Amino acid sequence: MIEEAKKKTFLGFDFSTQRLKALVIGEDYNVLHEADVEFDVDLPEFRTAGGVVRGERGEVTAPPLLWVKALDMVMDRLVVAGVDFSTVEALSGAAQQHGSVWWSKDAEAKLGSLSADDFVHTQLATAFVCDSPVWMDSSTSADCKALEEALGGAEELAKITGSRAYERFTGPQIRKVFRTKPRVYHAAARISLVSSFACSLFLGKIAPIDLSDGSGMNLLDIHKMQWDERALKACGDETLESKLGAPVPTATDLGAISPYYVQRYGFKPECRVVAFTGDNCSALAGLRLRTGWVGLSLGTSDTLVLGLDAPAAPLAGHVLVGPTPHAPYMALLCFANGSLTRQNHRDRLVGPSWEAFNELLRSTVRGNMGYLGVYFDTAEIVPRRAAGRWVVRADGRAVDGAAPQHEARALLEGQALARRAHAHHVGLHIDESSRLIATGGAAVNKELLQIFADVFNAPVYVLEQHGNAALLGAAIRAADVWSAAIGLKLIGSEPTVSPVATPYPDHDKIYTPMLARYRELIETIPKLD
Ligand code: XUL
Repeated sequence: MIEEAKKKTFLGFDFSTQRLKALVIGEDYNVLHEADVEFDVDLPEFRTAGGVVRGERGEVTAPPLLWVKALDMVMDRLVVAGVDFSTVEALSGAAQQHGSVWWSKDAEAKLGSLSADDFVHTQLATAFVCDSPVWMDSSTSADCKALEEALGGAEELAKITGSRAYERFTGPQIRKVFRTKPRVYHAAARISLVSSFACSLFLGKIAPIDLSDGSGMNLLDIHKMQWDERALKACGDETLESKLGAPVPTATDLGAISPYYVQRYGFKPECRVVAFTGDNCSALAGLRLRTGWVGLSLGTSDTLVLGLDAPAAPLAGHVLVGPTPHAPYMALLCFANGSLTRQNHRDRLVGPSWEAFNELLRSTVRGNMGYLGVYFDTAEIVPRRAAGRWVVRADGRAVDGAAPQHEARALLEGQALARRAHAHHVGLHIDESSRLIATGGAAVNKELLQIFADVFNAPVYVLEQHGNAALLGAAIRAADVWSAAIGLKLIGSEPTVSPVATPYPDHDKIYTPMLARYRELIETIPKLD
């Protein structure tokens, strides 16, 4: 009997803060299957709230065994969803950034000898020496200060690692463990990021950290693409380098899948495992961003990812090594005031209706007759500024009570101008090839997207395949790396989307002066250090 030609599929995972998601795509990159495990609901025995455990003084951790058990569950759910694992050519993953996983001395041997008769979590029960500090942890201010001082200041650290020191970054987190829990530090044979930890579960050995997620540690020299010795020394001892292992480019095929998955789930033995990376890095791949393109995730906070040709040294935001060959570097900017702030002011101005809010927007002109606003309901990260509300008229004079329609437009134009101004700081250059790809809840609001198109002077697209760009990006990276290795072009590899908003011809006349006014206004707002 002639065996029917099997379809090729690619598997992606997203180990995010609150859930583990998995997705299978075909050669056309369309989604075939999905499964998901919600930590609080499906694994209540770990007693997490929002996937984490909060301690005193800003400590936030998660038990790594929770993620392992979630993987066992999600694999079973994929089986129930009808996934034929023998068609999976390659897999990869995304994970929340910055979190660290501390492996015990015998963990790697355990990973390499998993019995297919049991779940992974029962076999790795003693593989971790402590709970994992995650990106929400803010308990390392003293360590950030010490790291910056050791390298000659915040600016110097940003020049080398792409970011000044941040509490959630892994270097300061490691330093805190080294300083306050030396026994844990010494008991750990290896330290992984959540992404490389998750990858290790599939690889059957400890996977290397990838350069893109590795850029979120304050330890990597993003120019030389290797650990910075001084930063390592400031955060640990002479064993830190070997605990971390050498980082690898994100688009790396790390080898074949562990026999555990072949025996237990029917994967083919040659299924490739491609390095896992951070969720924001993976989103860049999911949005198919090229140099000069902007990915805009409009969520509770707004996140902007940007493909760059060369690194910059921002004092606000982060520059990372790029996760795909299409963007050698990337910038990541997290704006604390995103959808929640938009929603607060919508409620205040018109009540809970976006339609009514958009009606207000339509009743004023683009440029808002000179009214310009900065609305920070919560302290802003980019730029680092105190909470407050500032609205000025065309002549620069502050106004107290502008009309609702002027406030509505001032809020959204102010946000779009901020995104553009700070993207420019980290190296965005707009030209005719530039485009914005929007995702997240607010990406359905055409009025908002039109404002972004005009302010950025670039057409706005929306990701149609899937709402979760990081998850989709994981499967796409698996497919891209696999197909590049064998020299095959897959039919889904070129995105086919059309713009939902394009800039009006007078965008420049209106928004270039407003951009200058935004920059002046932001200088008058109290800075945070
Ligand atoms: C990025 C960051 C978050 C996490 C969330 O710097 O801390 O976006 O990656 O998963």
